[in-house]
Amino acid sequence: MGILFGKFLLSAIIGLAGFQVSALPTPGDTPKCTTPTKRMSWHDMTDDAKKSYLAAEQCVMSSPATVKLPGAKTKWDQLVSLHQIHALQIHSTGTFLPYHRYFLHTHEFLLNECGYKGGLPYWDEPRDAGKFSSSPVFSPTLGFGGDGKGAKNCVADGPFSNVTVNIGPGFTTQPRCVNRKITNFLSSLSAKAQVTAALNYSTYDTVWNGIYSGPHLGGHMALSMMNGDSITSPGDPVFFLHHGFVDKMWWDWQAQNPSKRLTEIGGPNAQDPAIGFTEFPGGMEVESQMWGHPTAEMAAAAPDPHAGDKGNVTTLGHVLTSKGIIPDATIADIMDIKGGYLCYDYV
Ligand SMILES: *[C@@H]1O[C@H](CO)[C@@H](O)[C@H](O)[C@H]1NC(C)=O
Ligand SMILES: *[C@@H]1O[C@H](CO)[C@@H](O)[C@H](O)[C@H]1NC(C)=O
Ligand SMILES: *[C@@H]1O[C@H](CO)[C@@H](O)[C@H](O)[C@H]1NC(C)=O
Ligand SMILES: [Cu+2]
Repeated sequence: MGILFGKFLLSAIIGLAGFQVSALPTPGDTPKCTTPTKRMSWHDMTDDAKKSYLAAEQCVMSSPATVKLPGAKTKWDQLVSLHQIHALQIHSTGTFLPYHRYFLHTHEFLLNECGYKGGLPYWDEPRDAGKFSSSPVFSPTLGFGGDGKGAKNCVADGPFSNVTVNIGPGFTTQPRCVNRKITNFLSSLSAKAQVTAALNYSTYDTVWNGIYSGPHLGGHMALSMMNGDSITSPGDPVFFLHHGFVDKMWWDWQAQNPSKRLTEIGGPNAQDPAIGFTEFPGGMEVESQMWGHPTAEMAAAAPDPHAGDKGNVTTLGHVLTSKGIIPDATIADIMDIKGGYLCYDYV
């Protein structure tokens, strides 16, 4: 009796399990995005939302690293290291926009682990163009602290005044403060007219550089110091607000013609050594005088920039990796911010 009953239960469970398995999505299906999270400009967030975001950032910065990346001691260092090992693949290239979109998603995962529930903020920079230093982004109480002070331009107020970042500058690994030197006249490169001009291209192959060389570089230059370090700029948490805006520019362009632009990709998938970063003259060898060369450990950790592509041009199959912080994805996965793999919208 007991045995029979047990057998019946067992077959019922197996039957049920079989049913459930066949009801699961088959590989290749993506989940539907029904309620996208809202990404708002810092200006428009409630005080409570700002506080909970800043607290989650502090938590990421004080949490020990979980993934082995060169020099990374904290989860924050992991993000900076990830950017460092990718630096020569994801700037001045067609992978610039997709990799940074995936990078924001990786950051969001770490914030969620630290209890943050809202959408990622971005910085609607045209509102502060020409006067970055008076932006609410730099509030000492409800923002990221203000301009740097002292010989090293360390941020001296706000929640990140005592943070130690262990990665950088450039391809070095030296503990340092978050530093900034805001130049208001350079922040006029983020004006609405500059954004319109940056998006005034009809192909992906041209618009990525419009965004990259336009308001993207402008924002980095206006903040300077850590944010001006092409290799380890994510050390300053304002990086993620700035890149939220960069991602929004790409999305605004995609949304103008979704039937074409949700699948349109291109551009080189790694820097040409003869050119290096397009914004600096001289090519990689000359540029290495600014930030050194990747160490052997960094070079070994750097992914194959051609992974998923059949040559040196970026394709939808291109593999995006966070080295295990979140699973790898492809560019096809992240093209649509409401496609299922991603599920957010800019408001
Ligand atoms: C940073 O350290 C100083 C000196 O120890 C302290 O007064 C200040 O409250 C600290 N700030 C933060 C945000 O922890
Ligand atoms: C956009 O590009 C077109 C063609 O290249 C040019 O004629 C037009 O003036 C540009 N508009 C803006 C706002 O930059
Ligand atoms: C890409 O590959 C082609 C063919 O091998 C080559 O002619 C071209 O110079 C390469 N471009 C870059 C940017 O490396
Ligand atoms: Cu970058």
